[in-house]
Amino acid sequence: KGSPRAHSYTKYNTWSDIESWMNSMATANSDMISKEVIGNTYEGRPMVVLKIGKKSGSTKPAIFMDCGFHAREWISHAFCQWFVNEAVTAYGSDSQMTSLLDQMDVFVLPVFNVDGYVFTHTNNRMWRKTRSRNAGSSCLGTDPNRNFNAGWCTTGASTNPCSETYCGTAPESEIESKNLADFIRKNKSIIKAYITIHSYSQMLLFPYSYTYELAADHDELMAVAKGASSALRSLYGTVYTSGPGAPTIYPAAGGSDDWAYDLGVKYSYTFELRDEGQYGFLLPESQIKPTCEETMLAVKYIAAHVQKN
Ligand code: ING
Ligand code: ZN
Repeated sequence: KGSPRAHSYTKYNTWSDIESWMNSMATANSDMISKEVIGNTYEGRPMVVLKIGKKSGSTKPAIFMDCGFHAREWISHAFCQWFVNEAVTAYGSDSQMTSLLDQMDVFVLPVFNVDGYVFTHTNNRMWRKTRSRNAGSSCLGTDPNRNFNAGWCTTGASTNPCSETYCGTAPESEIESKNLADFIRKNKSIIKAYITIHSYSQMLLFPYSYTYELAADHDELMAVAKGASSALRSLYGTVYTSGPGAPTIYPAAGGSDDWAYDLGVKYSYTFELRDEGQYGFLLPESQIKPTCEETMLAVKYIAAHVQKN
């Protein structure tokens, strides 16, 4: 039970370490975790989803969570690893986690933008985008959080391949975006919540970011976000701002949370983890544990709401 002895949840692990860890976790917890490759990245690395939950004869409703959309947001990758370990460890002792994983499955994609993450370890710690070639430009990569079919490239995104917010040539022009969107479309009838983990800013965002119009479920999404933020704050006093993306952080089209919401996944949230800019993307490893502990409370709060609705 648990994780391979060598794996550290309080360090920023390399892709190679995360890959071995996913294999060991699935093998060591075969009653709770199954592994699925949802496709390969541009450079040919696997996009691995871990399905966590008590195995059941019937189809269970599910929550989908991804980490590592943006390569440099390393605390995001760390959180998905923390979550998976906490889920299997707390199952059977924590009543909420036990009930959640008895009734629902949680799909976790620990690293979405694998090529970008590898590049932040080997070449440029501040890389954000994917690593795909762009026709007619020497600049590489598309912003995957501008590449979904939700007001695509209409605001807060760029048509310049050299920009950090390049939206790509079309919605899902990036293979990583297409693989994720295909998986969610395929499992649309069971996926009740979509959670995507970014950093930094300490915000809990929900649709919309591509428009200032309020989502049809605005009041409920806001109430759940506020509840989750106050659960998070209860541990170490970390203050989060809750709200729709456009007025709360900035208008930005093509995000995965807006796309999932318009597809019909009502509980669609983007986390912006610690901090508020002191360290920014370079959050010290000493903050991994407190950040993950407090974020668990928020994710569990959302999960509990989804479970009873
Ligand atoms: N922030 C997000 C970004 O992609 C966001 C904010 C959320 C935009 C949801 C669109 C939709 O810019 C970071 N830090 O990446
Ligand atoms: Zn991000």
